[in-house]
Amino acid sequence: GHRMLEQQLQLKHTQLRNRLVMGSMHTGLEEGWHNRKRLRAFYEARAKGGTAMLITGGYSPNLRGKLTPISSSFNSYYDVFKHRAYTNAVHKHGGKICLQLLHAGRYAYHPFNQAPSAIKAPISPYKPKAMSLSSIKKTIKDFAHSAYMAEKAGYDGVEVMGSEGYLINEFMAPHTNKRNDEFGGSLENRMRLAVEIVKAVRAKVSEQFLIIFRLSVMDLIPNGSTPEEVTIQALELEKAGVDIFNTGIGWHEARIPTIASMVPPGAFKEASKRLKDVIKVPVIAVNRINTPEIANEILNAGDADLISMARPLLADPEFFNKYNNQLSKHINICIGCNQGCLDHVFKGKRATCLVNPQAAFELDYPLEKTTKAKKVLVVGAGPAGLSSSCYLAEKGHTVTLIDQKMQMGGQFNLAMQIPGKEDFNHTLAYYTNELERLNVTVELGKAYDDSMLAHYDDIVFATGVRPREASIECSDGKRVFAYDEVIRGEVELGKSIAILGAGGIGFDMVAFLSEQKSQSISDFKSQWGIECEPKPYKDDRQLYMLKRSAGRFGSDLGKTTGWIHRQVAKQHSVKQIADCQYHSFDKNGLTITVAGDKQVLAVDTVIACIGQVSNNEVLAKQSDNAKVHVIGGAKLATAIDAKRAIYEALQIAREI
Ligand code: FMN
Repeated sequence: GHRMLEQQLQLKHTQLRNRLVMGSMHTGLEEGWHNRKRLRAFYEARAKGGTAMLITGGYSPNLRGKLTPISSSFNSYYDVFKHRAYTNAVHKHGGKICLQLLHAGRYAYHPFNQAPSAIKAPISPYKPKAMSLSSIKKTIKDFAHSAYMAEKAGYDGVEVMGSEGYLINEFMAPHTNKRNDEFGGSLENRMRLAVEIVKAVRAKVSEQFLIIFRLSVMDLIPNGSTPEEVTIQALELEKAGVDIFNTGIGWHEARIPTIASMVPPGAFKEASKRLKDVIKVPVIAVNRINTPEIANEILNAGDADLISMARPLLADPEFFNKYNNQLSKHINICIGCNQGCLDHVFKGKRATCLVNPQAAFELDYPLEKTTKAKKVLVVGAGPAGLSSSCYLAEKGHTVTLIDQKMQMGGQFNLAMQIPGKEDFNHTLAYYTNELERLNVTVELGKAYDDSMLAHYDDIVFATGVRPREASIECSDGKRVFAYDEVIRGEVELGKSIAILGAGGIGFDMVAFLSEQKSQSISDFKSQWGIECEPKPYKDDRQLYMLKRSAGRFGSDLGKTTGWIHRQVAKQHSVKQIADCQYHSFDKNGLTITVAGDKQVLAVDTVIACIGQVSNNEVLAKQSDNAKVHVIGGAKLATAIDAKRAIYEALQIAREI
């Protein structure tokens, strides 16, 4: 198809240099004076990387709309002064920047929250107060005032957050709006708040100041707006003065994945198309658009005029420039894992990125060119070894990477076989291309031996992990399989399978054994019942998940994705047994003790997903050698994941 991402877009008096918009992301750097230089550096890197327009994280127009008591608002001259640093930095690099105004409504995590009606959200412990008419009028004024101040701060526009189940969206949907005054009941009344806000903003800002409205096209909750209603909302809002529509998908309380890695790339392009079909102003497409190919496909099909990428610009701030310089194969692609970004934000930690630990840490973890080039050997070409080789070479060192296997990738090769984790393919391809660009010498099929020590200034051991073996007595020719041999397809599986361990790998095994790889958009929608009835499953295998600890399954999975893994297990009728001891495995099944009661579970296959051990045998002798460094799973197998592996790779490269 055509390359459209680089085309300019003229918007009234504002020209966007291309079609790439950075979607709104609250990073955790917004609060407090002390982080302002970090946030400036974060925005500056994305503007410098060619992005046409950035949208900030959500700022509340007033006190009650703050997401948490310590969250940021935007309405004072102090804010104007602080934010000029951001707008100047972006403008210096030819980019545009808009401030997002977000009133959290009933999702606000404090006791002073407000909503159209006093109905508690399932995801906040605080029951909101129903807004009085005067409070609604005041809120409309507050939005307008914030927009007015945003223009003073040098912003090119504001984005009014009207989706994801926040205040404005709560007014739109009958689910949360039970009012019987002029702000509730009929569609016209329910959308009055949104329309009044846009009109009030328009009246307070100059003509060239942009108003983006993020409209919820699919609420994905019962009693949300219907597609017909959304159409009317869009038309009315356009009349009220909206310059650009951004697409919103799903309320936060919806139990349907909308951005996680199992969402097929481009899954919601149809939602943007729906807007585009009825309005004249430009439309932004969102969610899981992570490659230039998908972006161009959406633009070419006329499904949207602009592409929003949020997490993909955490993964690679230079996304646009690389694409534009025909270097797309060197883009570090977002895998949709949420492990570094949203999971952090939910824990009150700064957002960053699994594949790019420098994201939002630009000033904390710079990688400066070395003045003393060294010869460095990296042992092991898994996530830690690949990334450390690239960082070391980027720094100016001469790097050799060896692996005893004939194939690079280590655990990446397992991860990408899990349905919903196919995007790890991109990560491995990225590192492979980077190694070549950075002239790293790669020697596969080569094991480490101590004679190599003398030839290098520094050695980084990134030898990774192997599965922990289960100590279960086996007879009748039975054997407990390790998860890696199952994923590699090396063993034959039966019809009734016990999975030992309920950590991330245990749940990945459930997906591996029951889900489809590279699911199509329509299969994804029918699995989750997106605007249709969910498809029931008929599995021909019965899966059991067993764990030794008591309590809920999957409680230590990531906050933003754990519920999806638990839901998938439910969809496939996986039976879960906690507080369980494993004893022996024979032709009758697996003998276990559950809460003191000994029994035989009639399974024909047992797979151990019970953690990992470090591959550190070669290291024992070198533990006090100053030129030897150990990172990743080889250093500590407990809870190793790609996030820690790549983070440690960056830190070791900064040190050497
Ligand atoms: N969307 C908003 O409208 N306002 C926000 O403040 C906001 N904060 C976010 C913070 C993080 C760390 C992330 C990852 C997303 C946030 N989002 C927010 C949602 C993004 O704008 C976007 O819709 C979502 O990440 C999916 O798009 P992507 O696949 O391009 O990342």
